[in-house]
Amino acid sequence: MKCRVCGQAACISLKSYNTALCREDFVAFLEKRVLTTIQKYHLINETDRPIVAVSGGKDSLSLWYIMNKLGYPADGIYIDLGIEDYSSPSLTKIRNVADVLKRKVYVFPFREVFKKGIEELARTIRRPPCSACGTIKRYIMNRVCMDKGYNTLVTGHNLDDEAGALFGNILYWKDEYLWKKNLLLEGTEGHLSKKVKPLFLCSEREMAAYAILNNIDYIYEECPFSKNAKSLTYKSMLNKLEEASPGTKLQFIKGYLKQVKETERKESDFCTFCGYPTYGDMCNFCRMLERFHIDKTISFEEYDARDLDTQPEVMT
Ligand code: Q46
Ligand code: ZN
Repeated sequence: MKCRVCGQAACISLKSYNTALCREDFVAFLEKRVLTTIQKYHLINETDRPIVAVSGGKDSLSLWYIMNKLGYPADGIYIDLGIEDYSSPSLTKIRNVADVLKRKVYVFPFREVFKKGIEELARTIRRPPCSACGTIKRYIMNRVCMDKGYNTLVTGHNLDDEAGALFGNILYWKDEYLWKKNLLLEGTEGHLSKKVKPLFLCSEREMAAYAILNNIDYIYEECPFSKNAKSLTYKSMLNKLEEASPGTKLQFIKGYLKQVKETERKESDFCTFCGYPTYGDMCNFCRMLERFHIDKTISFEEYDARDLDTQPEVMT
């Protein structure tokens, strides 16, 4: 198998593009794909201050690395859920990448604030852990943006994530969620940050290969609560389709991008305590804090990178 660009030995075959590439050309191909996505869909402008939501996994860490390499300097934000054998190794890997990139990471110490883990909290408020976690993560990430002066939250959702979610939403015709799957969600000045997904057209396999080829040390384990997620079933069904007909996922998502028209956000009020968009007077997060008698002044731990010699080259 030879690299289609240089003719040297290829290290990865990309069936959906009917091609194979060597290490160097694959890295350049993937970075270009991210850059083109950012530029074509106007995800990040020159005046924006982006911050990447990092989990310690291959997608978010590689994205963080690529953005800084492409000349979009970005700090990171991590929600430390305090999950045994998962959260703290993830944080270690995030700090290692922060050191290489010389960027800052904001850490929200969930257990310290709520005095309980996500499972116990979810039980108390009678919601599934992932639903409670989703509300908290969305809120905290937005809060960091608002409090620390970032206006663009960048997430590492990849092609497989998006195709799986879209598949599920179409299957049950959850049309109220369909617009949320777009790769750019506009914000509201002073209340809500813009959200963008530059890996929308990059597959899980490509991201894993990119991380490995760039020595980005990421956490292989998934969050233990993700095990029974329906999205995994959708992803595995799409993988079967992809195997039978390479390029299916990419076509599915590209077709969606042509169709989707962003609808108006439904929330029109703002929380009287924190300003977060909501229905009614108080947002779900502030309600949760009140219920647990937690002070509404949220603070974050800030990790400043160690001054190491290594840094990814900035593309010119
Ligand atoms: S929602 Fe659920 Fe994730 Fe939160 S509890 Fe883990 S699996 S981290 S993307
Ligand atoms: Zn609020």
